[in-house]
Amino acid sequence: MQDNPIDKEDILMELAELRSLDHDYADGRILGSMCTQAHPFAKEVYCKFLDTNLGDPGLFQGTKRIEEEVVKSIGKLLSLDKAYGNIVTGGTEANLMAIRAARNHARKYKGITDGEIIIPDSAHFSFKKAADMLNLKIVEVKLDENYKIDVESLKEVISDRTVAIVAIAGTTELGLIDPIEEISKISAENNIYFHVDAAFGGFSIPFLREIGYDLPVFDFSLEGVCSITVDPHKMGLAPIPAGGIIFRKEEYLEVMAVDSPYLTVKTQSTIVGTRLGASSAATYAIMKYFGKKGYSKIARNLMENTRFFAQNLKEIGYEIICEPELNIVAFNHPTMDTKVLAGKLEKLGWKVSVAKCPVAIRVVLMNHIKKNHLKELLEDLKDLY
Ligand code: 0PR
Repeated sequence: MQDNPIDKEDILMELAELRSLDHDYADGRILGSMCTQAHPFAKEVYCKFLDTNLGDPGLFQGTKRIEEEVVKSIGKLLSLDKAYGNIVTGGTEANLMAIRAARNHARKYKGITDGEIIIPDSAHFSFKKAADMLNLKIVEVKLDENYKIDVESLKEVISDRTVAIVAIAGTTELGLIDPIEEISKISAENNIYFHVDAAFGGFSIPFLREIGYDLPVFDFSLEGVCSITVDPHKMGLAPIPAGGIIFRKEEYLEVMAVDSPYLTVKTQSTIVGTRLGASSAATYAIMKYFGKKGYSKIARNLMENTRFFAQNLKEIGYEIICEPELNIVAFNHPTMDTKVLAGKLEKLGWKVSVAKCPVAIRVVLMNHIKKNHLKELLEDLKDLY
């Protein structure tokens, strides 16, 4: 740090210069992001809550109530009348809380001290972080030919050390929904904690179902589901950071509680201590602002873009990995190596993301990718064919 103060104007100029090095969602060239421009109204509300701290909720009782309301309404969206949980920094923290709850629950009620979690090959890497931090072993369950959890293989890997089973509603790479109803039954039968990672799909599947899309049930209406991750900062159009963790029962928060003697509340279950209330407030505002109808319209629009893109890709000779269930399309050229194709697209200014399982170019059709951008991309792909 320099000795003397610097003028605001100069600081702002310097920051603007650095900011200009960032890619801009508005260009429609960012193809692999699950985040997008947050809605201006959500940003406006966010700024009004920059001094709030939900780490000491007795001091911010109004903001705490906002967080509770958001958790309640996300819970309702997921068929849960009385929801428990928090608005956290993102899917990673939400998944970490779920796995911590499962581990502590199994330790307390089953005496498991060397636990394992069963996750699919398609799981987000946040579960690897969670397992590492919580000292759990990862057991990977195979996917079937449709890239979803193979239920028979799942049954085989369950053991008396299993503390949680994880399934995904909207996989990171392909946007697919695992057979959650079947897995819920298996979890309930075996009395094992079942976590659904709907970080991506949670803010679209319920709305798409409501307007008639044929998508499977993935929520708390299934008795085995113990917790769900749903991220407002992905399909919810809330500003980063906003993840959501919703628990079916309060006891899952209780098994994680540690004493916080000098605070206004005497225990704390979240991982983060001092934590901003702005994410809850912005999520509250944007959910009210859109309502179910608003979110349905967005989800439908994105699905229409997805269909348009997938259809056109096929017409110009590219191979799609699977029919999209949500707004992600993964594809390959029939002969060109995927990395080579990705490199060529990068040279043309596209910010490409390559899936690993299976290897493919993946496009997440978020709100910032408009029809005209897709047409430009298809033109470039046609030229490269
Ligand atoms: N669960 C699922 C299913 C996810 O897809 C992700 C993130 C997470 C959990 C973790 O969420 P947080 O990143 O909020 O902690 N999925 C994307 C990924 O990491 C997120 C992303 C966002 C990637 C923007 C790129 C990007 O530009 O792949």
